[in-house]
Amino acid sequence: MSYSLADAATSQVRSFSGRPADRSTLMEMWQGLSAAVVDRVASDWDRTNRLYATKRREHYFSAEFLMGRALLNNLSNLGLTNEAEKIVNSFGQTLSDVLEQEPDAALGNGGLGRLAACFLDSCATLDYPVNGYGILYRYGLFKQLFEDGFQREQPDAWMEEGYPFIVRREEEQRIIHYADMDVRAIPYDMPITGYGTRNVGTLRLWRAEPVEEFDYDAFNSQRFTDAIVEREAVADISRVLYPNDSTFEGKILRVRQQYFFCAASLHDIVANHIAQHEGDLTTLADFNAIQLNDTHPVLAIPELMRILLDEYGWTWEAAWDVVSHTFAYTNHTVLAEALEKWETSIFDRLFPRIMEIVREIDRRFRIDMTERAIDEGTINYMAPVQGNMVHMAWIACYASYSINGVAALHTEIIKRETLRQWHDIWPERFNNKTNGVTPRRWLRQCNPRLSALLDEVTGSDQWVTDLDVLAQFTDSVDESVLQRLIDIKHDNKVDFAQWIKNRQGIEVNPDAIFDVQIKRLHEYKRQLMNAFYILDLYYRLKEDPSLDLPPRVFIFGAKAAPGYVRAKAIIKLINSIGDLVNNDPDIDGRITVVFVENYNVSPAEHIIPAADVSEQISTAGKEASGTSNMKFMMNGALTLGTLDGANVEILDAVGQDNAYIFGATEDELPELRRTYDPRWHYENVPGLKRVLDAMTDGTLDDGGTGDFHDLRLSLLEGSYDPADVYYVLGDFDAYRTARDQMARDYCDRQAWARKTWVNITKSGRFSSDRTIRDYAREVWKLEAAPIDQ
Ligand code: CJB
Repeated sequence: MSYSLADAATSQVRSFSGRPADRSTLMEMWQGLSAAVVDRVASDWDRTNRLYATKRREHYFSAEFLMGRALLNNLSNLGLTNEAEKIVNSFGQTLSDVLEQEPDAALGNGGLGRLAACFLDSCATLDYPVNGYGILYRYGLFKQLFEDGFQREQPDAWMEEGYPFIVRREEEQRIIHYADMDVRAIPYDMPITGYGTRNVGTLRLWRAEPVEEFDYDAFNSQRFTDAIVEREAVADISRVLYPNDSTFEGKILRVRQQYFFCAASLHDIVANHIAQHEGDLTTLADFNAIQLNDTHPVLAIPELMRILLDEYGWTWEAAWDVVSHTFAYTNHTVLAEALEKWETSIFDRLFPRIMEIVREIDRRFRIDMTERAIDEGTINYMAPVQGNMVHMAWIACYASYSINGVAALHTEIIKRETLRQWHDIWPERFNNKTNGVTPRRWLRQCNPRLSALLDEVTGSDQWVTDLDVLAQFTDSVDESVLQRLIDIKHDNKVDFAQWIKNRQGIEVNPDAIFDVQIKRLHEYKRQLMNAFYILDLYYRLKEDPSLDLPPRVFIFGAKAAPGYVRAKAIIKLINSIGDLVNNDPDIDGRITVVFVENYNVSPAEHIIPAADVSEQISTAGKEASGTSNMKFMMNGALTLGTLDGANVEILDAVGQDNAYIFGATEDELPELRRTYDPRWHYENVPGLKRVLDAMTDGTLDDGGTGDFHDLRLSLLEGSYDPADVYYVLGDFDAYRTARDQMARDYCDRQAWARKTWVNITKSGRFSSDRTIRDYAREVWKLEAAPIDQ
């Protein structure tokens, strides 16, 4: 490196601000420093790209990448944090203020999108030739505001002020054809640095632009508005991320988006392969694997068929042979409402040739199944085209050489139920890949105090890239380390208290138990059950103020899909409970409810290091994995959870004494549901009636919407669904018992610290490095390719 980060940053800041660096704004400092970081990695990035082009590689296709902030992550990976701090200080600013300028790149909804981001981090760190392909949404996930406790949405124009971490590659643009328009796909590349390596991976995000320069003839004629409308219709394609999580919404623009990024990415892959392998596409699957992150990118399957059939004149059999050795599919949910099914008329209208190919896949599928002596009912159920609907998951299962779930229990459920028919025929395609999270962002970077302690206890920073090493230290620490853990958690809580005070004006007590549920708002995740516990606790304290209970801070963070009425009602309910509890002088700060507004990746980085308790309380069988549970564990919070998703494996890793598990299990639920009477629980479980009645007797105010009434009714009577589908009242008693016990146990601070230490040191198998190694070895068949041998 011929010049220092200080020199690069100084000149970048000057060019962004047009004045000396010591007169720049915080935002200009962020811009300049970020540009200097990109400058710093540019040569290695180019070397990595050139090396990977020659290797067997994997392409991670995902409609969502929830990247969060980039600057600190890159500084931390490159070991430049201290240097950056000094540079910024020399201009009279602090690094933490500068970092807070950065918008979150929120190009995802929740777990699925964040998983993709953690995977890119691990692939870069482990030198795997992997790149991400997605969409450069102009508007990321909406910003959430609370107005009288109701969620309101605002657009998130996240890169309007410029974003130095992406580079436009005009020269690598592709043209995408739809029946009604042609579109330019322009790639924007984001460098993905790893920890302790010079390799730099790539996330390529496509942006839609008009093919023609502005049509001035039309502009100057009566076709003025047509010309504008056409251009806008093209730009619409990459304009906005759909804000639904785990729910399918059959919007035409959405399927356009899906085709857009699949087609552009495949053109890229095919062109690169041709350039590298003397035009021989027969080896495409030998050098390329494509992981489909859920069904959103499944149109890549018929599109690759189209390319081989129409652009290269292959036979169907030859094309199918390559296609069916290229794709691997990850399923992320068993919820029926999430299954993507598109009307054939939409496909016909947007891309008739793709529809024709899907029909041919369907025709051949039916023949194939008949030859396997599969009965007609089953064939009709499994067929890619049923009546006027195209089933994306069924196409994925038929064409993919690998199908995986995201936690052990989830994979068992898809084998047994969701995808049973496919598993019966192709059991060898099925495999489990338990999710993981990157210990760089979720420990090294967000929790510097704990990170320093781990360096000290283990004697090096090796744990950052090999989290399993921590397990050697589970039993070997003395009381002084446990005391340090207690102090660190306390200091992190003080930081959180300061942060939330600045952000929302709420005071919290850092000596309280911090009990946290952060995730999308969904009925199956049961934030409602959590809220009921708080309200019940409130009444218990009112009834008997002498109750000897440690102070508690209950923290929520959650966005509801804008059209998900019940989820929005639950947000309002939690905020109303917060108003009641936080302002009651009798309670006097013994319980505080904090609903973190606009929850996102960067708020999570402030919340997780301060947490004592991690709420993972979904109805058993419904949460495919969960990943916040893993982040909490790494940061020394204990899981309070049902036997669901990755909780099962967390329990296995830490043992019964170090997690709090309660409630009906997945295999018990069908039987329990048969005789389930939520009204009985309402009448008989102590406390429940009082809590449910508070929803409608005027104690809690829903602003006259009737939302709380509907919510209560959904539990007691049901409407279009049976009553209490998610078994909130059924599990309430067990939940309360476990949660009360947890609060009592917390009071033995040393014993609690020991439990947190077990959680931290046993979190190795929840590092996304482990997950990615498993994918690389078992699914992608990849070798690491370091640029520096
Ligand atoms: N998930 O975030 C989403 N969106 C969906 O549409 C479907 C599933 C989540 O994916 C995560 C990553 O695999 C899982 O941990 C989580 O359980 C699941 O709900």
